[in-house]
Amino acid sequence: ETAEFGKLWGRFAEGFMWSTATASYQIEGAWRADGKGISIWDKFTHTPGKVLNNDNGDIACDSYNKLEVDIGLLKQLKVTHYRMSISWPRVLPDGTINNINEAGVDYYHRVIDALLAANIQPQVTLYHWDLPQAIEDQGGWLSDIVVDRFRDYADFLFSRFGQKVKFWITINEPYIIALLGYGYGSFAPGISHDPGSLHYVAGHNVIKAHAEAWHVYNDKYRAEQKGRISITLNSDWAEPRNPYKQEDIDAAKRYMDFFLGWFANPIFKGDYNEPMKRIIRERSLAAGLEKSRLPEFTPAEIERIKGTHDFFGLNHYTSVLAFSVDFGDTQNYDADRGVAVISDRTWLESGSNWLRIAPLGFRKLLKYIKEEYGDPPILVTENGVSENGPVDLNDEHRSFFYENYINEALKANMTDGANVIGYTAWSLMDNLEWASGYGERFGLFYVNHTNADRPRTPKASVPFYTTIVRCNGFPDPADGPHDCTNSL
Ligand code: GBH
Repeated sequence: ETAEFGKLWGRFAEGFMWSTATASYQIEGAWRADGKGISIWDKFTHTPGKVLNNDNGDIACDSYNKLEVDIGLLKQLKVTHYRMSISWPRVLPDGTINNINEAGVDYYHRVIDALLAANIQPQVTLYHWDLPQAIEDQGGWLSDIVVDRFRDYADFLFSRFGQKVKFWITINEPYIIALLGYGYGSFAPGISHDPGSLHYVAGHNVIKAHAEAWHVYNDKYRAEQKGRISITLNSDWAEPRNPYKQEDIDAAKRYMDFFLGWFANPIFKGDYNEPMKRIIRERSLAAGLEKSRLPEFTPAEIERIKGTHDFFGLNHYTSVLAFSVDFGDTQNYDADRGVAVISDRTWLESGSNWLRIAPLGFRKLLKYIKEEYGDPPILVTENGVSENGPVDLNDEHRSFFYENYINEALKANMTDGANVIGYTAWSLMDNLEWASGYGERFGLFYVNHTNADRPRTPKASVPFYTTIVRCNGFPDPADGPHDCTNSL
């Protein structure tokens, strides 16, 4: 099997979805334009010290005012799909349907219409982290009020855009929302707490909100609109630091259970996984708490949440080497998981310290999802790499990354039988990399954020990715002449 290492020649199935992604707060700017409400990220970035260099999304890539330019970039890439998100406070400034901002609704109609006119299908995320501040003021993801508000918001979007949008993603990365927003506090709304239980509460409400949105679509819109809807989960792939040591093998499994499994289990299998339930309960009680810090779903809730997916949305970037660590009786997520990680020194670095290039982990993760979660159709909703420091448009590391990661996805598909239905490059253009500001650049297109016009310039990876898209993978050069040969 030559493809085990080196390159597998072959194409994805016909109809494979080739996409690239952005998120509203990271690109739109226009933070106060035309009646938009404030989001938790507006507040967070305006709080000194929260974001590197105190960067913010006030203008970002100014995509709110650059619709035609951005559509041109997508055409240049020849993608069949575009993954974008809608800013909840831009359409519902106070988070409720009592107050609709029609100017914001019009903006998204213009974006979606322009995509369709270019024969690019929108894949729309309802929530990519920019919660209306008005909802945060009522407890945000810590209060179950948000579940009703999110259901209403979703219902509103399906009613207004569902004739045009056939791919919906309810929520982007519940893991990050819960853990960074309400556990570590490094992302908006910046809440941390001791003993650490709030990230589990936030995650609990995110799961419920997702399920309600899925049911609204399923009950009220699916028959007529005929789209697909699911959630996007992010996960690293974990290998044991020492593959011959049982303790490390167990640590790698625990890493997966506490990362992907935290959210995939309730949605794809029903309820939290047993290791999380047992470990968090035992550690909570041992510390003298009255009950587990992990909330429980009622049997009715378990049934309502289970099966709320039409595909498995996956964001993946990197792999880690896991080993077991005893954190004593500290009551937080890391101590519950009892795992620390390092990276392999042979994995190339990127512009983000958390991201090392490890393509094989992508294949293993896709195979793991197939085996663990019932062989779902897998839509890769993000995958990509960054650089930082001086601008260099000759981004060979990105072409290297895409060639190798996409080829591992092809192996997962052709060799392992994982049902990969689409691939999405993060990101269309350099944008606000959340708490890391504009310093970490994930774009296929470079954006000069010091120029008032925010000009976009293609990096060398643009024609490279376009060739893969146009050729639907990597057709074998031996199968006759074609112009699918990419060189680094
Ligand atoms: C995705 O998150 C997001 O969906 C997307 O918006 C984002 O731009 C992209 O990835 C690239 O990061 O700075 O050490 O505290 C992926 C998960 C969450 C991983 C934040 C890095 C910061 C780690 N990312 N995390 S650190």
